[in-house]
Amino acid sequence: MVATLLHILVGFSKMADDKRKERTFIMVKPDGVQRGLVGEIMKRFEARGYKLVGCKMCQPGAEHLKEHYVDLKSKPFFPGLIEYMTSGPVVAMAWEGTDAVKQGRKMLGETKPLESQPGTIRGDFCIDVGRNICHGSDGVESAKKEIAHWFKEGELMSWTPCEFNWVYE
Ligand code: D4T
Repeated sequence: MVATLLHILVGFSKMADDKRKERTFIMVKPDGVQRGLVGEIMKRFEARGYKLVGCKMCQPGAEHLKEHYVDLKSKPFFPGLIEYMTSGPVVAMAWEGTDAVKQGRKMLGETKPLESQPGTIRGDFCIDVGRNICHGSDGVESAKKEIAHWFKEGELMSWTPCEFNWVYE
């Protein structure tokens, strides 16, 4: 009986632990970098309690961006999107924590900044959809794919922030 209870408790604790390891891919786009908003965007994820596990500034070529946005390749705005995304450096990040993907999207706001609530990143800092300063994965599976597309294995860190037990109960 005690052993069964212990087994169940260990199971719950592992589930909570796994949830806390959800990762999302967040990118500050070229306009966000040019406008000096990298720190502001990172600050919001840090302050929320999410853990930075990967971060690099880079300027990949069109092929890399075409692969990233492959689902949109038939859209009329695709060529303009690739031109904009390759126009300058971006900051690619992987953030980890409970519900990171969904909460990350909420923190970014709507794709169209004019539909974004004030208090979200896009609602506070941008206007046009083609200059919406940041990207966030739209699902757990796409987050895995995007993180693998942007980071090599050794570029992702596994670490425990000292605040961990003050963020999670
Ligand atoms: P990203 O991927 O940049 O976070 O955007 P979303 O996930 O929020 O939205 P999306 O994939 O539909 O759009 C990708 C990218 O294309 C630009 N875009 C989008 C555009 O220039 N014109 C448009 O009409 C749309 C819908 C902006 C984001």
